[in-house]
Amino acid sequence: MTDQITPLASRPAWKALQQHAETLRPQHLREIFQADPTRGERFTAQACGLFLDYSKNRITDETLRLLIELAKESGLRERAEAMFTGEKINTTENRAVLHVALRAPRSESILVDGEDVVPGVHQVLDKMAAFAEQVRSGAWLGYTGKPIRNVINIGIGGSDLGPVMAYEALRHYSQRDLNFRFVSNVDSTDFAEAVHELNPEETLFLVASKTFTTLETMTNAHSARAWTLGQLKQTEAIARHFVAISTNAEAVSNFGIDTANMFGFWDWVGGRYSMDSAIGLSTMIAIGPENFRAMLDGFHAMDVHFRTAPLEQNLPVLLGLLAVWYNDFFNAQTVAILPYEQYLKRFPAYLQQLTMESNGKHVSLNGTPVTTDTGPIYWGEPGTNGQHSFYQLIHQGTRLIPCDFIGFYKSINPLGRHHDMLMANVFAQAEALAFGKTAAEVRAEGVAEALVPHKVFEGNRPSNTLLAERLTPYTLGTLVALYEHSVFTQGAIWSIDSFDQWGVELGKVLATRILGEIESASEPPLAHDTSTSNLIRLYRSHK
Ligand code: G6Q
Repeated sequence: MTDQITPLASRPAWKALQQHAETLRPQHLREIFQADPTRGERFTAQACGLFLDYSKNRITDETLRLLIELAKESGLRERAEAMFTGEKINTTENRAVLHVALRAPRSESILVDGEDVVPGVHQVLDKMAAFAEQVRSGAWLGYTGKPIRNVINIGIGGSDLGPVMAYEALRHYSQRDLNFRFVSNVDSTDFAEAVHELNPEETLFLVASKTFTTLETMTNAHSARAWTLGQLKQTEAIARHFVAISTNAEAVSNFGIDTANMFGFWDWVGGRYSMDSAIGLSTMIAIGPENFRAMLDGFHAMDVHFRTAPLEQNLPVLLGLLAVWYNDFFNAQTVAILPYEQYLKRFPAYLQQLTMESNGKHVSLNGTPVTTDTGPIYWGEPGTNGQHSFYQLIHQGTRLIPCDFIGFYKSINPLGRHHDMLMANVFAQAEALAFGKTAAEVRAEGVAEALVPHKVFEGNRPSNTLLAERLTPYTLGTLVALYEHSVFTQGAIWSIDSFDQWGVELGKVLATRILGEIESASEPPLAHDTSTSNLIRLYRSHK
């Protein structure tokens, strides 16, 4: 598959898009809207309970046609089929990419190396459900016979960001007499604060690590072990207070966790694509197995949509193509994710890993340098807070920042006029960004001439608006899968491997070496550059 890549610049649609972008760049969204009175209704799509308005983008029917053409020329469909059917599309790690199997119904079968992986997925889900019910009901007792009141997930990266995001997003559905905390950073403050004022007798640690070798997670897990044994003394207590989520049974057992209390997953689940695997155990304990299954149903509905809906109406494909459009033809370097839903406060952070670890790549699948920019920077904050902070730059700064607004028709916590105000802000921001305010309009308000330039809003700043009924476990599943497949779409256009992450390796190796130098009893010979060596010496002299 990698041998057949046509370089982007040689794809006819790419060339056509380059020319087309020249004609479109000078056009303002005001004109584009004036020229097409039906645009606001036409440039919309819906699926799985999500409504997407993408009309406020700097595109025309022709842009869309060419972008879809590009998707076809890039083999998007074929590549998606290869993913869904278990081909090893993560070529640099020789792995299948099957997060879609994590939410496949029992009746489906997906083969990897001739073996159907779906029964195994459901076996683990059933085991998680049984365990989650025990913890939730108070039947799972700590070593001294007390029920569990605190659940602490120890993990980092993909073994943390998804669980934290999902817990925060679905907190409304969570069992409120259980406390959930998440420890990820090797900074001891993270652990110290997580266990602050907790009683080890009532605390359960979920050690979430695919490899069970990750420095941060293992360090925190050992500190958690020591904290627990500090009070409970007996090593047999570990079995009641620690469970593992991992693919590495041997390391789990070496740590002292009974492998009967281990929840497995597989090498075809990438860390940042794993929140719906056993890595989501904290989510399941929080919201219960039924809600967790509803979340999986949401994921699956979006998988089916992505796989089968025509490209023109395909939500993830549209979002992905628009990201490519601005990234490569408008030199936009970032995408802002702006959820107008407080429960989604960790969603931008979650998406940062999903998008940037996946598509921050400098070579294409066959190892040749990419010829265009790849993965944009994703960032954001929940509305309306961002409006009182960084929106200034989006409205009047010199950079083009495409925005994704996410809102809901109904609030989970209705209170007076709050929700109407919140949603009025979503629509107002998208409107202001697109259409702005001209100098003539500012003058007409009687503004002093000297201030006019300062009060002009150029507009022509693109955004998508995503709306759904209410944030539920199902909706969250659809939203996450939407972005997963948008990332996939972008990666397919750029012909990169969206599923490896070699870029995180170098720092890890250097840190191991430097740790030895920092901890060495005698002055170590330092063969780094002069800056690094000097910093290490300085730290050694102060620590
Ligand atoms: C995600 C990455 C990375 C990974 C963490 C944790 O796609 O692979 O963020 O999730 O490094 O790894 P472990 O789960 O193996 O501890």
